[in-house]
Amino acid sequence: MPNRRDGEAAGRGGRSRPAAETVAEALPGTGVDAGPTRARNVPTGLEDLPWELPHTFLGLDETAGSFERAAAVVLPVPYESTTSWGGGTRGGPRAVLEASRYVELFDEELGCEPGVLLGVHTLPALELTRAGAGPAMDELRAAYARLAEACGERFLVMLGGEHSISSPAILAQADRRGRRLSVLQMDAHADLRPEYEGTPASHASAMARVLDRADVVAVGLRGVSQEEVDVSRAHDGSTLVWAHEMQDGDQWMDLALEALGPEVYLTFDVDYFDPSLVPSTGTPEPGGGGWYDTLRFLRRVFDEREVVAADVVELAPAPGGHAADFLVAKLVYKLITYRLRDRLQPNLP
Ligand SMILES: [Mn+2]
Repeated sequence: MPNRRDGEAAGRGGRSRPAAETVAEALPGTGVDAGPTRARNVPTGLEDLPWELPHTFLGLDETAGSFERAAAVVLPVPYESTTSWGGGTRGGPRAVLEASRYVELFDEELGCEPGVLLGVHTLPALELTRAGAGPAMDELRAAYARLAEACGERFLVMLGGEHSISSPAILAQADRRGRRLSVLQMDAHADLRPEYEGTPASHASAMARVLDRADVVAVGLRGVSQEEVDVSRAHDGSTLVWAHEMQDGDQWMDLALEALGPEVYLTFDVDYFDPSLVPSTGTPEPGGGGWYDTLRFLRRVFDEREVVAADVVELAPAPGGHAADFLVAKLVYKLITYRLRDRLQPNLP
């Protein structure tokens, strides 16, 4: 495991390195305001003590991760109430943040450290009401709308938590834009049940609740009910891309992209991945996506469409499952870099 302090000692810039120097050096003339140079929120004169990395996304400090300069914002929503089988998604956001502190800042596709250059701000977790799934979803929709407004042009990535949190976010984004959005849903499941176990606010109904306001392109499907197929057939705006169709060539990528409109909300249920990669999820299904084919597809989506916001949900961290936590942390970093890579152009070779 890399030790950041070794990097710092060698003068190569660990992640506690003040962002001001880095940004000024790497992005001259881009108008990026790196903010104050104080590295850590500790008593003056004690900044050089061997403090641990902050428990934020990528372990970025108050400078590199300040809201003012950040191009991306991470919102933890550790909500869980309707999980159908294995639970534990409540611990997802924390596990992703912890694992992200060990993700290398250097991105080999971009040849730089986008996290430091762009700035990623980590919000405190939202703690939703326990008065029931309906009230919690209403509360999230209202909170998300205000957050999205406050974020402005910043790329907002929500970390779950169970999949039900996606629909309030999608509806808030549709409200905000005043027009029909496309949703790209990476998932083993369609989540198109009109209701599940007595509640329309269930994770199993997450996409059914947005079909009136958004077209939904679901990719990676392999655990779907007859009822959901019927719902999909009844809606022009529903596209299903089955996992077995993704095994031969990349034609599925063209199909999915063609079905997506210009503005896309990305919701990524980590059970999309094959359970050999991410076993730590509530409802694992064999035969899911791999790492590089998924990144290749996502990169095209971000290049060819405007991704307005994203969420990554349904990680249920398990003992010994830190490889899955790490994969999800790295996925979140990739989403941020793909979304904002244009802003790094002056820095690219
Ligand atoms: Mn799922």
